[in-house]
Amino acid sequence: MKKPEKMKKPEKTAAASYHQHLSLLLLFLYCIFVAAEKDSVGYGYSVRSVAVDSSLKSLTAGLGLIRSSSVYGPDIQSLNLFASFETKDRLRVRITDSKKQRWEIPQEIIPRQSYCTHCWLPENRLNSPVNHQTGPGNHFLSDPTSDLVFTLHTTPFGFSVKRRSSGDILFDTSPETSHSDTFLVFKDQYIQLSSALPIERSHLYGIGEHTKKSFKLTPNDTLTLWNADLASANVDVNLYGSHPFYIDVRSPNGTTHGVLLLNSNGMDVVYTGDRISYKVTGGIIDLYFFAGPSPDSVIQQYTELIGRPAPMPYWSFGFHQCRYGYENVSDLKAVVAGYAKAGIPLEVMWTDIDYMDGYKDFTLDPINFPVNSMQNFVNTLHQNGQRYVLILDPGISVNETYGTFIRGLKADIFIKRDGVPYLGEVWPGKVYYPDFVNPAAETFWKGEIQLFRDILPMDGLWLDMNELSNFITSLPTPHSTLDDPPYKINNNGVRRPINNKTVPATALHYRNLTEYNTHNLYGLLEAKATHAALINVNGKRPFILSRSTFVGSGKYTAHWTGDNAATWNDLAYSIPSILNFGLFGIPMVGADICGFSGDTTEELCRRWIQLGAFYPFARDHSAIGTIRQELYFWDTVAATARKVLGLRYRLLPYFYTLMYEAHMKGTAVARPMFFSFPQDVKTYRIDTQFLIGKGVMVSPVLKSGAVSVDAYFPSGNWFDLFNYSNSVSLNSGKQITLDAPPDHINVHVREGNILALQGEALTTKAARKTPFHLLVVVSSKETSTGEVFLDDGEEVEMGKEAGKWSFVRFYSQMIKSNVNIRSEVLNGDFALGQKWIIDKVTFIGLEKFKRFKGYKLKTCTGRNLIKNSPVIKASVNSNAQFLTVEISKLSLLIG
Ligand code: MIG
Repeated sequence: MKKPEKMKKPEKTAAASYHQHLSLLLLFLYCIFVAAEKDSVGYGYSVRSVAVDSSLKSLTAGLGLIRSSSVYGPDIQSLNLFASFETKDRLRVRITDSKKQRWEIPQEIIPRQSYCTHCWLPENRLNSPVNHQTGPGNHFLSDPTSDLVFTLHTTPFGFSVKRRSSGDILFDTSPETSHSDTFLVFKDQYIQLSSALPIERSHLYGIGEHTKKSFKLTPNDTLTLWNADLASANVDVNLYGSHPFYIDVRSPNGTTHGVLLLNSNGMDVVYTGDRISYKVTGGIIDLYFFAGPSPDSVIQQYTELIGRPAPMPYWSFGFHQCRYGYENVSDLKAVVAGYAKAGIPLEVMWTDIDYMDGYKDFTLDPINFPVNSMQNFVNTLHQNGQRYVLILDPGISVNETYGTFIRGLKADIFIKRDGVPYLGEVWPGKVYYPDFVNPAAETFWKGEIQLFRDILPMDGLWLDMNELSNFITSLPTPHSTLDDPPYKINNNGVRRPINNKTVPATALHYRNLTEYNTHNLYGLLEAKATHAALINVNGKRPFILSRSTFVGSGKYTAHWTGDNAATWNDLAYSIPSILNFGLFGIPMVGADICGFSGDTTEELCRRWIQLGAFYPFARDHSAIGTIRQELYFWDTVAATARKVLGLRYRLLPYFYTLMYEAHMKGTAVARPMFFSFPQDVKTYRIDTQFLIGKGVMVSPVLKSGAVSVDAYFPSGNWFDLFNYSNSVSLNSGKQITLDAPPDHINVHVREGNILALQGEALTTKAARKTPFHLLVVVSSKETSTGEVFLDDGEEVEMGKEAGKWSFVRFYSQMIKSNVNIRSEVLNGDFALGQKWIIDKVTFIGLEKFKRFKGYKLKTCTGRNLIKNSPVIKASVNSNAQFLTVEISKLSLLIG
């Protein structure tokens, strides 16, 4: 309200108008007051004290509740905020009860680097020699080395995060007085925090796991996070995993930051375009801001905190075949033989729950999958350089004659409710669930895996149903606010009770942790235990595929997108799903090729293997009762499979090197287009195409009947990897229509890249014995680069122990009419020991000169294995814009 003396009008008029205004205003306030009383979930907080400790790069503030509200339980009166620069690229903002320790994800479950252990007690901070500041106004926390600036607004409380270099406000929780949803609310079981976003310039990606029609988040969407066994064929509902992380790409220049809310409780994330609001059912506010500024660097910074992706064994990049409903060992053998006969690569054969005896983990069906035949089957696979992976479900059958059950009971490792193991129901009937929070459960699990591996030497494990999935919904404990919390998240898209078909929230884990708080962590914990077990019993790099995931799961496991359906929509939606897991630090991801539920068709399966051949994880999988969809089932699918998997296998060193990069830096294998072209705003909406690494672009057909594809090409020269003389050359990005006949998928490589390829083969083992071929995509604008990481492919550690790996980087430049290529080798000994050679170098993208006479080899130095004279062949395709020059019969040692 303005004071009357400040008005410029004469006294008398002013007084009159003041009274008039005042009564109107009172009426107005009264209306708001009534409305607010009815609807408001909170009135926010104000800042009571602030302390900035510049040497520790941190700020502590005490917040006091402005006024209580009645919805969702009592408000917490005083809060503590702690903001700190944990690294120059990472700002943490933590808000919690100042008096009482609340649930938060323990360090043992997700180890965080430079975690502040005492910061929940404001006293600790206030006792240290700090520069006290109180009173109204803003308080800043900035670190000269960081591009992020934190600002605290005092009355009402709010904070913002700004990018120093551009002044861009990245996150701003200052409440809008007219909008109760924008206030900070902090209750025992309801926390609300909301940030404004510049709607025109902010492009959000992430917050999973959901099947979405588009990769870029669309406004007016509620994204619920509560792990649930719901088929991924359902769009827009909470699925198997929870990842409260997003990246925000700001147009026009593509500057990107990331935001993580590290919280395991069920939540709704409401995105309206102009705001993002978190409505969380417990825990604390623990926000991390990652400065970027490139999309790629955000993921590097994110995985630096949550853990880098686990290295995957080389063989896991081969093609996998699975089905729910394989009938017996002969069925399995016939599938393996079918692939061999059709000449289609098959690396890994899988068995689903069919192999078990009564669906009990660690048992074999004595009739259809008897021990001896299964052993023979797996041994034969191994002799042929192939692998075997099997499924495990967490539920342990309650059965007094079942060894695993007896040992589990004895070790006392099951989740409990009301003092006894909680009784759920899954495939085997009644089950108890191991409590992976309990270290003893890890020991138990390891023991069971060990015992079973002694019988059947599996190469990897597939973890299903770990949301946790339960076929029954137990009755809630009467009056329990855990089983029936005041705020209902949008579970299953219809605000279904959180206990629906899972372990009830009142169930207890080790140290009395509640299922309510730890529910979303189950898949992570199971993967962690399984990872440790496999290293222990196998001594090799583990391969684990988990359906349920959480922040940090990438450290242990690969992921598939669950139960999609054999439809064209599901084919298309697989791209956003896969790209999301790249953001979440789980780069080894794929969708069930040809579709899981429902009958696929020849055409759909053909298009699906064309796309699936370029998923980081490539597995054909189908549901019981559907028609068979092994790739040899139809001739046209088989033919296209040979072609596209042929290219995948040639690209294996590229995929594997991307895995190495992912493990070292966190970067994704399959990436959105804007990762390489953040300044091209047209790439922000693209989710029908994607990149592998920085320079290979996949543009699949996603529609029935289509024989062409509309694809967006960012500027530059692009070359078809199946036929180098098909090229697209652009000064600026453009939508192009490409031919896509039934047997073809468009895969292009951009200028500036060097790909180290190997030969096609039916197994990765055989492919690794073929010589290398360097494909150099020459550029007149930039140095072309490429790299290759080489190790034995299944060493537990990747790239750690000297002598066990080599890394080679290639550079190529075009200077006038000369083209050169050179390599830099790190730890060459390993590759030299393997005698890997480069037998061919192909330069593509050379400009055609008017009086072109050919190229000649000027010098070639390096260690030649055999003295051959290299053969140079220049081919000029008359209708092509570029030349291709091939040097063959080389035998240069790559090391
Ligand atoms: O209740 O094991 O997502 O891949 O084939 C279904 C049978 C259990 C769900 C998995 C699917 C698997 C199926 N499983």
